[in-house]
Amino acid sequence: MKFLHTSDWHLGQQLYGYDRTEEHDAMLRQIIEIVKENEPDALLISGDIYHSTTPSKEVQQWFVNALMQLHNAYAEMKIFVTAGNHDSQKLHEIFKSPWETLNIHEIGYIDKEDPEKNIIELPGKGIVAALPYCYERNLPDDYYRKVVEATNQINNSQGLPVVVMAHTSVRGSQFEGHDNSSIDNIGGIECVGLEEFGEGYDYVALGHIHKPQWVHGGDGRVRYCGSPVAVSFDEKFSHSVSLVEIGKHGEKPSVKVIEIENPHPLVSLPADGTKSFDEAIQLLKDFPSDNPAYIRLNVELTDALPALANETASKAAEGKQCRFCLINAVRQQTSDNTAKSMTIAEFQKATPIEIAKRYADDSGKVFDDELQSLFNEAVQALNEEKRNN
Ligand SMILES: [Mn+2]
Repeated sequence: MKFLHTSDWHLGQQLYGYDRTEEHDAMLRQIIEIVKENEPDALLISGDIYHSTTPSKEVQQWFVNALMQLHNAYAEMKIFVTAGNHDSQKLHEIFKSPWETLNIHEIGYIDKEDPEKNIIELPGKGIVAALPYCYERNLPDDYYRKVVEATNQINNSQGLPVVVMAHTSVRGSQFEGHDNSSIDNIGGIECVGLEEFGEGYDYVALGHIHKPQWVHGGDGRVRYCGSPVAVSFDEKFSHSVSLVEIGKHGEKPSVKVIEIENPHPLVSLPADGTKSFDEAIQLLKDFPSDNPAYIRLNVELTDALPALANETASKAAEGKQCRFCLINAVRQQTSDNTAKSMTIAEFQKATPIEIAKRYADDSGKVFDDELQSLFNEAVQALNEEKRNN
């Protein structure tokens, strides 16, 4: 079985107010070429199709046209689309039936009662369990293991490769580029251990984490393909899709990573670390005028940013093709940084509990363990409420 593994397209994302359709057009053209050249049995898009649960009509139409073009590029190819945590699950179920007549499987929900409902066989080629994102607390006990068991029952003695699509955080993954992440929660999803997938799969096609990688401990069978187009400036790695081939059940997959080029790369000035405001402005002035990159300035602050800092930066970018986005102000660490003001970037990066602790410190209150767990409970309840709406 040969398939193309991709995820996290985040269609409809505006990057600091800039429309990204041109970049997604370029991505689609490249993926269509890859499909024509390699004629894979399947194309797996493992969640986060859209950037928001309410994509505009234009963005939805873009995706419908994209699916048609991908189908026409190689009509024998089955296309699997699953919903991610950024997607509306319902939205990915509406046109399920007509899409199926075109070999396209759009899947918004997991079937909690019957794991087999999420399993689709490619006769003589392989078996795909297409699992969209499911809020951790609503996921049935032992769900992933049960699905893998069900695939093996279907497989019986056929010896077909078993592929599981999932949109989740797997413990031990590198989460560079995802803010507010820890070993237990990456990008807002609680981590699952690899052991929860049980045994008997040949490849787990993951979505959610934007950095392409093999998951540690997965024996070269569990992979995040990463986002094909950078979603944030912190994704300082190359972006790609993964072309996977598996001979038969039990055989090791072979993977070819195919880079996707973005006509508007995301560039930080300086690329690593920070510079003073004046030095960063100079880097922007020296930036090649014909490079249509998005620009972020990484500025180290000892005091406040100068007045009209953004205007100064926009002016430095005038007459150039680049798109100035923001000044990422990082405050120099001092020994006494309580009761100091935070920059907006620092505020945005901080977790709710960090802000609460800071508030307690500044106002001379004791934020003890009991208060912390109460606070965490309140945040969790709020998050749950948000998801249910
Ligand atoms: Mn994503």
